[in-house]
Amino acid sequence: MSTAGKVIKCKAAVLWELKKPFSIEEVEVAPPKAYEVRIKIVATGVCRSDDHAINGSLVTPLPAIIGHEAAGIVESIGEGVTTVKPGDKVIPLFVPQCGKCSVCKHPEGNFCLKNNVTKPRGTLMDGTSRFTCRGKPIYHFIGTSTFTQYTVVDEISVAKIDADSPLEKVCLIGCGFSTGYGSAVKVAKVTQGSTCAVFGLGGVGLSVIMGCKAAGAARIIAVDINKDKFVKAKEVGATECINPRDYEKPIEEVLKEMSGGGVDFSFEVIGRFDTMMAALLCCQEAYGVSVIVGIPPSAQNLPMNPMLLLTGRTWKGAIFGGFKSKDSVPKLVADFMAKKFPLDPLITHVLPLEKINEGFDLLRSGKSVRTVLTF
Ligand code: PAD
Ligand code: ZN
Ligand code: ZN
Repeated sequence: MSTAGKVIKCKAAVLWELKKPFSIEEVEVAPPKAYEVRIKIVATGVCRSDDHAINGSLVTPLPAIIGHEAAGIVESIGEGVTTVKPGDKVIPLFVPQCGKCSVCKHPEGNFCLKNNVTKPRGTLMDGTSRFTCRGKPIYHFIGTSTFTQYTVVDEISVAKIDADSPLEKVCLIGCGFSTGYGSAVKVAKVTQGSTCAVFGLGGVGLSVIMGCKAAGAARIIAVDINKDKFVKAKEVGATECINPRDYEKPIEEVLKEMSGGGVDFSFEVIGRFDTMMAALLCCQEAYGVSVIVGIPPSAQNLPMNPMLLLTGRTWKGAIFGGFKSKDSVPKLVADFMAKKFPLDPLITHVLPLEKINEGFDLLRSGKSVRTVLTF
């Protein structure tokens, strides 16, 4: 029996309060309104940005259904939807692509003005929620909300992908992989034969390494305080791995010495001010490019000496690897299907949605790269 047009009752992990575990609840998911899409989620990754929402460093209204790195199948569509239809395999997009704003029209910009990331409203574009639990409205999260069997997103926040794609893998293209890979190939524009330094070897950092490798970097120096991350880093392309705790001097000095004066490209993929500075300082002062990928603590400033840039360095950052989401996600999935890059090395754990709290414990203890939750 078709569920289209009806409220769906299903299981979801609800975050009622900051810094508390999720509780698995029965929620009601209203049908999609005009220009909205209801999706049956098949797999969703556990990303550090979700943890930032749990601990409050990414401020979003609660109670909410969070999660943003997923893949699923369209269950039904609202009036006026033309880019996806029921049965299509899709990836929700936490950075939308409206196609109409000045950013979408710019050849390089990807942070669509319709985004809900910097100041999450906790609703769909019409300002309301489609989720209810125990009679209370539940907020959405950055236009995606994927820790649920069914979600509703705006049409500008969903991309149709290859019908043959394995959803339990390509879900990572919804965030971690694309963010890291794009930061190297699209944002930094890593060059052939260059030397790169990557700070932080989680799912996103490892994807940066894959991007540096694909761009032809000669040396990729991986930096992490957890040496257990080094095996994976080497597997995906790091040429050297270093632990800042093994050195007396600051890590930027170590990297400058290793690279004969500074690396060509550096990436901060942790979300800390000290490592953002170290990444900036370790890149060559006249031509080095440093990219911020990690999400910094909210509402705080990082003091810096402008001389560091006056000498010629470039300091930049991007959300979602600089990719225009609706255009790029189907292409990235096609590239994965054509075996241009692997996703398996990033997936260390697969758990049912009910074990979501365990998935976050694995992330916090540094034991996982990516946990994929299944339904
Ligand atoms: P993760 O927690 O899996 O990986 C972070 C890694 O950093 C871990 O391996 C840590 O051991 C390591 N680390 C922690 N502190 C230090 C330190 N002082 N020095 C060196 N290494 C350290 O996270 P992730 O890979 O899921 O995400 C990384 C960051 O990227 C995080 O801040 C996340 O919020 C952000 C992110 N940004 C975007 C974007 O669009 N810009 C998208 C997705 C994730
Ligand atoms: Zn736009
Ligand atoms: Zn993410």
